Amino acid sequence: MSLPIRSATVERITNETKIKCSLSLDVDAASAKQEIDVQTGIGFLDHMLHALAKHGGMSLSLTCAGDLHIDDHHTAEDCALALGEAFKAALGPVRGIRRYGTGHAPLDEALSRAVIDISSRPYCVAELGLKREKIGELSCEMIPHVFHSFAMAAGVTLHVDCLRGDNDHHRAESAFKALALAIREAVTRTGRDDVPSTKGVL
Ligand SMILES: [Mn+2]
Repeated sequence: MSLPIRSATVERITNETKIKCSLSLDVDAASAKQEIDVQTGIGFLDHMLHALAKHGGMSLSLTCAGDLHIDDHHTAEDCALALGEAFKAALGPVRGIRRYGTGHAPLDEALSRAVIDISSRPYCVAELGLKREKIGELSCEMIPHVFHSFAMAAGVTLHVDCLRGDNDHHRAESAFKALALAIREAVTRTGRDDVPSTKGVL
């Protein structure tokens, strides 16, 4: 018996951004093929979210029309919130999954570690040690904020650390790839229909 594909679509519309985000967690299933299309208007953010979906084993369609004439802040934040909302909706009740996930991803000289707990306890610590003002059109200060916004909306505890690396593009990309691997592990179905908590509820 094949389990249903876990997917969700959210639309998030404010005066600052208009976003549509469709996410599927189950492209590893034989019936589903991986499709990724990310168009936020910020090239480097597209690159990071594409990597997150690709290595997380997810299909992702995300389009954003944001107020980039002001700056990148609302667009980057709101895309991360929409992605988090879609993740939470796709997952549904936290049952029958591993819950915890850890990922390490290198990119040349850079190495990052991400640890996720799908806990319904939103919290984020992201220490990336980025030195540049921006990478492409994405402000470096927004990169930890993207992880934070995702964690708040998804209802997960997230720790992301870049452990080493000289190149900020590599440091950031390895962090997103580490998160991808952590997510992939945490959402893995265990084959049991239980709540992975001693409390009995998450
Ligand atoms: Mn790259």
